[in-house]
This record gives sequence, structure tokens and C-alpha cells, in this order.
Amino acid sequence: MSSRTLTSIVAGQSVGSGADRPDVNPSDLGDVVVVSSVADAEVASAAVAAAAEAFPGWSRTTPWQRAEVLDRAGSEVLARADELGDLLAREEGKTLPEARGEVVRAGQILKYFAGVALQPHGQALDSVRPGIEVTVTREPVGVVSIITPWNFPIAIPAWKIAPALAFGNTVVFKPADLVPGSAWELVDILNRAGLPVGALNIVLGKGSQVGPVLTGDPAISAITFTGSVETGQGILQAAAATRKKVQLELGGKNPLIVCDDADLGVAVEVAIQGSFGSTGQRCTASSVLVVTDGIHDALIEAIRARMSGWTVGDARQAGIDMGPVVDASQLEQDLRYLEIARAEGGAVIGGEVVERGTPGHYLTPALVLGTSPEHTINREEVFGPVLSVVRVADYEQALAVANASTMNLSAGICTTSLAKASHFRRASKAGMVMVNLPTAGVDFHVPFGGRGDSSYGPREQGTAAEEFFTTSKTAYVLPGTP
Ligand code: UN1
Repeated sequence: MSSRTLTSIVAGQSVGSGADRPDVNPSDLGDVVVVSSVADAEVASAAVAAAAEAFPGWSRTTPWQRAEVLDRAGSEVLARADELGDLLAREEGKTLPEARGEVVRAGQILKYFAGVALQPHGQALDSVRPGIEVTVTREPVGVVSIITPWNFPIAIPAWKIAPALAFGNTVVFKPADLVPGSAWELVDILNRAGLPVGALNIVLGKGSQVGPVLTGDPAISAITFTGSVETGQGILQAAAATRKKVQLELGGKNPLIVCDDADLGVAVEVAIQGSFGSTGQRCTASSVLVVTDGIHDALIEAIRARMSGWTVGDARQAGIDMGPVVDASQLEQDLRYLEIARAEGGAVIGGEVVERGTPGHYLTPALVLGTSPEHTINREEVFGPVLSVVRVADYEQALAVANASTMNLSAGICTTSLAKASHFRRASKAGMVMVNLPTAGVDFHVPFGGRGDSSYGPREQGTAAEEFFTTSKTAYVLPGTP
């Protein structure tokens, strides 16, 4: 059976090339989900030119016109949640409920930003000088370059594209070349929902080929990227040459503290879902479990019991808990970190490569006991279903370990003490704090982002999106006397 071929869409036109890349199902390596026609730098440049040409028109549309497009697209995404969820699970490997949930989230984000387009975004005030009126208005930035990772193939594109369009920008979008299928559907839906030609262009290509255009073309005003710290650093440096606005969402090394006074049942679920949900492939995943002495043994026993019933299998099989790792190189990275953890003195439970009915990248979840904060496993992002455990004497020590992270995206605490929860909320160095909740799993109507090496530039999503996707204009008017 030949797979469907997806092409880049530039100014509403399908642009193919001679080079094809298969999008392989990680649950069944014999299943090619779609094939993408790999764009080169020339296609990327044409996409930038198309977005630049579309900008004057789109930026002058009314908020209602922009809201209608986003709302219509949101309705289609929601109506097709089962089908798109199936596609997403098939190409990325998260379970069907996780994949469907992500599609629903994307639909909700489109609708949320339809509403945002209609909200007031500006200020009118009196000058500090007599008789003068001041207005501060928000204007679109221009052409925005959007570069997204493979782990949320539709939600992250939605939460970057929707605000970009809502505020009147035009877009050149490069999804992860590993999983272009759901991203391509999102673009198709938005274009059919009524976007003018060239307002949203998709470039299916490798970062090494199209990246220099998407970060360097002088017609681009802003770049928003989610991915690794290393790639983000490169983008920032490239963007500096033409002084583009840059928003980076990078790695996370997220601690989850469990205090002696925690509800054991809650703590087990929070730890399991936070670290093994989406196969641990989330920058918000809980990866370091910091446990105080009094609850350590009971918690580890309960987590191990829960892990023994945790099923790993084909992402689209009903009832499984966890799908496969996304590809061979990510699996190799997960196994390498487990090897390093062992060599540095950690005791690894689980983390075994297993076989299922079809060839796939199946790995059981791993718990690494007896680690200390200096161990590599506690300092670098694994991006897999791996949870390492650091045992500490008390909350003060736990806080110090949690705050030793350099990628401070999200941090969690399980406690029944209001005093500790409240103290942690203030004292944590992370951009997001979770109390009795997994470090992963966030809302779309509030700011998202981290501190330290984890983020750069204005926050994403919710009320924060305006900051990155608009630029302000301050006007002073002397009306004179009537
Ligand atoms: C979530 O935890 O709900 O790449 C979202 C990531 C993050 C998104 C996490 N930017 O994993």
C-alpha cells in the first residue's frame, strides 16, 4: 500500500520536491503513516516571501474576521478529534487517549485565541503633561517563523500559530520532520477555514536545510521555537544578526518533591503520570523524584507495584498505559542515560527494551534508585520514561535539590501541609509550580514557560501571548481646544 505524500504549502500552492521522507509509526516500523516531500532552502525562502506578501492584508483584517477563521478551524479540529487523534497516536506513539486529548486541546486553543482576537488590547490614558492624550496600541510583529518539536505534533503548533494569526501576523511554519502528519492537517484546516493565501505557509524540511532561512531571512520579524537547549541557542545566535524577536521553550529537568506528610495514593499517581505519561517525552515531565526519609520506602514500594501493572504497547491498542519511544535515536538516548546512571551508582528498575506484536521502539518505564543530585541522570534531560530518586532528610533539603536544576520549567510538590505548599510556591525557581499535581499537563489560558536554561523571551500562551506576538505603539495626541 503506498502512503499519502504531503508537500509544503506555500502561498496556497502545494510545493513538492524529489526527496521523500517517511513518517514511520513507532509502534509498527513497517507502517509508513505518510511520506513528506522534503523542502529545501529555496522553498523556505518562497514561503517567507509569501508570508511577507500576505502580511499587509491579514494585518488589516478586523478582529472579527480573524476570530471567525480561528473559531471555524477550532470546530473542525474538535469534530475530527477521533480521526486526528488516531493519526497523532500513529505517528508519534502516545496512547490514543493522550493523542485525542492533545487534539482536543489544539481545538480549544484555536477557539480560545478566536476570543482573544476580540478582546481589547491597548490603553488610553492621560499624559503627564496637560492636554495631551496617550494611547498604547498593540500591532502585529510581521512575519513569524514557527518551529515545533515532535512530542506535541498538533498542540504546540496550535499554541504558536493561533496567537500569531489572532494578532494579525503571518506565518512560516516548520513542524518536526519526524511527525509532519498532524501538523499538516492543522494547516490545511486553517487554510480552508478562510485564511487568505500566504497567511500561513508550511515548510516540510530538515532543520539543517531550511533552518538558516527560517532564522536568518531579513523578512522575518520574530521566531518562536520549542525544542532542545542546544538548537535554541543556535537559533538565538542566528537571529541576533538581524535582531529578530525570539521566544524559546527549551528543556526541562523537573523535580517532584514528596514530603513525609503527603497522601501516598496521590503522590504515587502524580509521580507515575508526571514521569511516564506520554512516554516521558515532555519537557514538563517529572524526572527527579525528591523524597523525604519518612515516606521514602513506602512510596518506592507503591510506585514499583504500580509500575509492575503498567502496560506498554502499540499506541493505538485499547487499554495500554504507555506507547513506544518515538524513534531509534531517542531510544538509544534513553538507554544511554540508564547506562550512565548505573555506572554512577544508581540502581535501575525496569527500563527494558521489550517486544510486542509488531516491531517498535518499546521500552518499559524505569525507576533509578539511590541517586544523588550530582549524578548525570539528575542534571541532563533524558526525554524518556525515566524517573530517578533522590532521598533527602527533610523539606529544606528537598527544596535545595529541586532548586539545583538549571532547566527550571516546572516543579512539583506532594504534601498535605498548606505551609509547605505555600512556601514551595514562593521559593521554587521554576516557571511553573504544581501542588499535588503532575509537573506536566498545563492549561492554555495562562502563561507557560520556565526559567534558567529552560526558556528565553516572553512567555507563551494565555494572557502572555500578546507580549510576543505584538509590538506596542505609543501615540501622543494634542487635540487642541474645540
Ligand atoms: C504539557 O505538559 O501539558 O514540549 C505541555 C513540551 C512542552 C509542552 C508540555 N512544551 O513538552
